[in-house]
Amino acid sequence: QEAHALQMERTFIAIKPDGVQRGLISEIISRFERKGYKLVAIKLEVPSKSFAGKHYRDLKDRPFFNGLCNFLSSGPVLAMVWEGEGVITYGRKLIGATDPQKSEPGTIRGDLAIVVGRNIIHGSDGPETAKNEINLWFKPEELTSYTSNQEKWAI
Ligand code: FUP
Repeated sequence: QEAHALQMERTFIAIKPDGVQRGLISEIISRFERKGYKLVAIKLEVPSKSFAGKHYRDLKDRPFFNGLCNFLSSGPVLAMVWEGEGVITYGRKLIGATDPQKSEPGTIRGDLAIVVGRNIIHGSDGPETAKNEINLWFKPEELTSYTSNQEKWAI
């Protein structure tokens, strides 16, 4: 069975306003791209505070929720959908632990961030969240479909 015939796993990845402002877009995208994952949707936009609240609704009872929503809506966010085998779990591995003080070197947060409140990137934490976040940020027609070179080498 050919890989592109399967409905491949997808995850929602966002570069937060600090990552965009610091000029880390290409650095971050290249890590996903070189790994072999496929970019299927991308847009740069400033989310409203209420939209940020929807994105982080599972954290609404946490003390940092308000500050987190202010931060996410403070500037452009690069919203993306990446596709490929194991992309939800492995994407989280590429990103590293939530607190950059605990992220391993070699991970995005480990290499490029210092504090938890400014950890430059978001990635869905499971299949259900991935589906919800993709639906929240993107309309179905914004998701593209094409065959990547990587898929030629799938087994
Ligand atoms: P993650 O899935 O790694 O982004 O982590 P969480 O969903 O637990 O947290 C979402 C965001 O809340 C983090 F990216 C940063 C922020 N946060 C804080 O500001 N303080 C905390 O103690 C924990 C999370």
